Amino acid sequence: MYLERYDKRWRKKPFFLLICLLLILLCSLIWYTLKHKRWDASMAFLCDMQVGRKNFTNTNQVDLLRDVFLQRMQYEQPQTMKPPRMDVLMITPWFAPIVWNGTYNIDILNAQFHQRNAHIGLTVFAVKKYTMFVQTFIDSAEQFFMVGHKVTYYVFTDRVSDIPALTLRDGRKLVTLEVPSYQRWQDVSMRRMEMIRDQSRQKFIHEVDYLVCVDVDMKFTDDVGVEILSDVFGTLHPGFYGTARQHFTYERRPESTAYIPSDEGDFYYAGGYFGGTVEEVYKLTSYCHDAIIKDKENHLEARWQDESYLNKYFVYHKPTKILSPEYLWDNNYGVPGVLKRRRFVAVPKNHNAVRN
Ligand code: 4GW
Ligand code: MN
Repeated sequence: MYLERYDKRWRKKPFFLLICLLLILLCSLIWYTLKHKRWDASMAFLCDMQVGRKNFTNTNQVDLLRDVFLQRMQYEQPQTMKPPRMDVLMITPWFAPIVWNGTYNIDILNAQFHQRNAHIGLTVFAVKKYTMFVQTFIDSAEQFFMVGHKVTYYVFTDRVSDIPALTLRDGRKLVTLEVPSYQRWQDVSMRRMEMIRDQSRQKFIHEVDYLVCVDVDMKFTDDVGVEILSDVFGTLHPGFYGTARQHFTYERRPESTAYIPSDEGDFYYAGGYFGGTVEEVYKLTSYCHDAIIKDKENHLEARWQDESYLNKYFVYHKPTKILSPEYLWDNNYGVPGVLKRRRFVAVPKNHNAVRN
């Protein structure tokens, strides 16, 4: 009797194993699709390589394309004969948009970036006394920065224990990265390029799609959303958006790697606000750091440190989007009429207190 029952159970075992195998297969399939959902571009790239190797499998790269589409939406029709802003430049001669209030529809952009499940990294440096700016910076970012999207704050600091524990909204987290503190403030500022380059390679590329790299002595005072995102973007410096190129404070010594002749350059970009895809930010920071080191070897340092090297990069690698000074303002410049919103403003600092 016992033996018979034992026998029956044995006969069911292959069937049970098969179910298990199928379940495992299903789980890996789901995991794979979720994990690779946002990497459309790299999928196409992988495919490219297959095609390059004569495509032994039967897949064609067009078979891997994913349909990203919008739902029905109701909004005001764009007017071909009526530009939304007449008072500012909305597009560069290389067809990069310049982002001003009133020129974009955030609902369309949000729908597109949600479809792509975009994850945004916000990098900030708080070295030495600048840790005092972190709380206000993060609190204001929670209120205004990329609300509704996935965000990781990367705080680079030499004083890890000074970074306050903060409660963040859903889908958002804060990562502290310990870094050395340089004695000269010029090096604190310039070495940001090297550290962003290194972390882009080691960490950011695995964790986020876009990076936004900004100064910490700032606070968000109005919305900053996915309208700023593009392959590589820079921001118009609040002090120079109306200035003629020969008066830009570019590095003017031909010996420096940051040298820009007086008859070149489109805009004066701020050192405290740039970004793009991790890949593009890697290329930008890598270029700037190499240029900084080359100058250092020749006992040179550009006039406005990292900002000068960034401006040199953008002369010959045109940004694909440019942010208006709405995105980086200092109230010391007053509030001109073109500025409909002030989204990210400098926190007044007592120079003696924070810099000594
Ligand atoms: C002069 O003594 C200093 S200290 C100039 C910059 C300093 C500094 C800058 C610092 O001690 N610690 C630090 O973390 N930083 C980072 O570099 C911080 O993220 C800051 O926002 C960024 C650029 O420096 P900054 O904001 O003082 O530059 P400005 O005045 O041009 O916005
Ligand atoms: Mn600053």
